[in-house]
Amino acid sequence: MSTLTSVERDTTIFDLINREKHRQESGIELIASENFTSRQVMEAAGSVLTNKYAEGLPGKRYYGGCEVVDEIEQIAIDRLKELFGATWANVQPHSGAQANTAVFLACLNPGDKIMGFNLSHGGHLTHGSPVNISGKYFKPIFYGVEAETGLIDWDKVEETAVRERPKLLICGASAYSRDWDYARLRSIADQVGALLMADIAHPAGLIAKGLLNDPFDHCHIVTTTTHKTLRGPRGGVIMMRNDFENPFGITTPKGQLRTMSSLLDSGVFPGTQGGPLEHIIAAKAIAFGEALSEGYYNYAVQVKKNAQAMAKAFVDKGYGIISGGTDNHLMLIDLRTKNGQNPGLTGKLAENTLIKADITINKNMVPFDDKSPMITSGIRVGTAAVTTRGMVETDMERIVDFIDTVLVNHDQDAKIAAVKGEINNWMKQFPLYL
Ligand code: DSN
Repeated sequence: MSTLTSVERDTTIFDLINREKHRQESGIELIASENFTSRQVMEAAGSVLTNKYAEGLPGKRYYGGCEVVDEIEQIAIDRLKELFGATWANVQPHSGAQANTAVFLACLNPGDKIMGFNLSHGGHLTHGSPVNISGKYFKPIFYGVEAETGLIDWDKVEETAVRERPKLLICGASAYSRDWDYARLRSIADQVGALLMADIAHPAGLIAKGLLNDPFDHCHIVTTTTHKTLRGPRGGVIMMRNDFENPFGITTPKGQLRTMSSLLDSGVFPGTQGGPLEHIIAAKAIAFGEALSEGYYNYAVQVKKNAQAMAKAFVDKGYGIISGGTDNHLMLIDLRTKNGQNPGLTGKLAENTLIKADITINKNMVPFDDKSPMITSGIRVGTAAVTTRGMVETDMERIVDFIDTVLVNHDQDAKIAAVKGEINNWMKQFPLYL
């Protein structure tokens, strides 16, 4: 008999998992980078595939017994390519940060210059922040938004790129609510001889369904996470629509220039990762299959409509939204616009108060913030998760009403408790996992 039969159930951990399930089901989830996966995605993520080592790629592994995981990984690759119209994909990165690091390893030498969107204006940690490997091993320079408009000025991006001549130009953000001009960015990259990488982690699902500009024709390399709007398991991927010979003169043992795809594959394994997580790759394959469906298209359309309805509801209540609105699934709210009514309201206070009412958001710096990242003047909210629960535009208005009531009454526990009660009851109308 297997020694596993005598393993005792770990009730400590399963009780905590049940508590977390209850937390997710009874509250309003507005963290822009979160979503809820389907049951089948979670089932694959918790499957026997976690037992398998499979270093290498389908058909070219360093371990025996990979016939089944080869098929699974190939399906994940094929579905992902179909979803984004890519011709090459690597589905092994354990996260978006890993995907980006693999790209850097493939395209850069230590000390090379990279140019990304400023973290404090809505960019991402892995695009050159000094506390991340991208800022420690490479030389980062940044572009940002304009103080008056909250928008990126492409002419200024060009000026900076021409002056600094980065080797890699990175576009993409974690808190920018507007679309990107990929064609313009490619012309800038070409002008300075840079490669252009798009990190579409946040809006990937909307891009896949044609609801935002398509980066693939313009960007040499595209990375994304799989768990935000894309609604898959936590993880990352790297893609290209057009493969090309690497411009760095790196050759095969036979003296041929290596393709960019082969450098990127090596950047993932053995460059920055060991064995791929085949259970997560199976879950990714399922999520990509789901995202290819018409039902997912309708979902993505609703995510965008809900974001627009939510932005309008915030503006109607006097909250300032950076750039004035949203094109995607998220928005960044500058709480200082409410300070007349609510002096001292910071992102930290808002986050800590809203959680008492079971509304989950994250504090976020706004561009040119006068407060630290641990305090902040803003909050970031997104509609991917609440849309998965089946909410529509009118529900967004109700959510903003709740948020406003809690923030206006942030020192009144009884009022906040009453809102929490209402929310917990309301959320029963949007069951997640029956
Ligand atoms: N930290 C994630 C986010 O919340 O946007 C991105 O990696």
